[in-house]
Amino acid sequence: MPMPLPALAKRVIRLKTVGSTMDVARSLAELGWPEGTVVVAEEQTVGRGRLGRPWASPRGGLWFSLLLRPSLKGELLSLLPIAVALAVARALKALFGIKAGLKWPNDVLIRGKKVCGVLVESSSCGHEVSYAIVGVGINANFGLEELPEDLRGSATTLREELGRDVDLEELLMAVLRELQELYRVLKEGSSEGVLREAERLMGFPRGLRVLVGRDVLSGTAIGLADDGSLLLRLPDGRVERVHWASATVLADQA
Ligand code: BT5
Repeated sequence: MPMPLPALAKRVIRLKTVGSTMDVARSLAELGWPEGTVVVAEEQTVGRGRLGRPWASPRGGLWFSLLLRPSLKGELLSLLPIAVALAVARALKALFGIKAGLKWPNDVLIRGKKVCGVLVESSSCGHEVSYAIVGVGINANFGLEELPEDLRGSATTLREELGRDVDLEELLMAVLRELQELYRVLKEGSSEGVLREAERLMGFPRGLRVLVGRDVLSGTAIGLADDGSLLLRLPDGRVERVHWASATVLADQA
């Protein structure tokens, strides 16, 4: 019997080529489309990452955005990127037996190479978050030669890892199913287990160099704070809380 569709896949819009699924999802959000609206594209011409960085999105990948309308408190929103990355790691394990790792704050890695990136954008009205758009990009059915040359050393794809192509629809539904469960747990306010599981997959403690604004901080990542911030122990013993919104891990010294 086929698995029932996850409730987070209430309406799935399938497109061939778009600029970015984030923009389509945002337009639908502004028009009042419900939580669980998913926009999937075969290819993106201007896929984006965090802080205005480009995201390469050739045909064969799984590129989608999911609209959430949580009566979100700020803390829940700040945990979303980690929960989404965790959902992808769980789905890769469940479907393909892949043991993926996480790189704070929002990357999913296989053998240390980036197979997936997560982007969360939100719109607020006063203190209320009116909606959040979760963007997920998974390098699936294409080879490294489809990516820009400078990314080939740091990225991987499921085809490279498995030596075969995967069913993108099955992958999409598996990620949404895992995310639905994690989202439920977060909404209940019980983020503890999610944070500890993410920490395990991030392989803490490990030495990191993190760019925060214009400053570079070097230290040992020792864990995640309640809001998903990185707890970085500096050489002088102080523990710095680094919020993910403005931070990028430069180098992993583990
Ligand atoms: C991310 O940003 O990793 C978030 C990526 C989110 C992409 C999805 S696809 C569906 C939805 N629509 C969008 O337009 N975006 C979302 P960040 O942590 O800033 O990482 C970006 C960096 O990853 C770039 O600067 C490159 O170094 C690298 N990169 C770009 N494309 C890549 C790819 N396909 N695979 C691996 N690394 C990539």
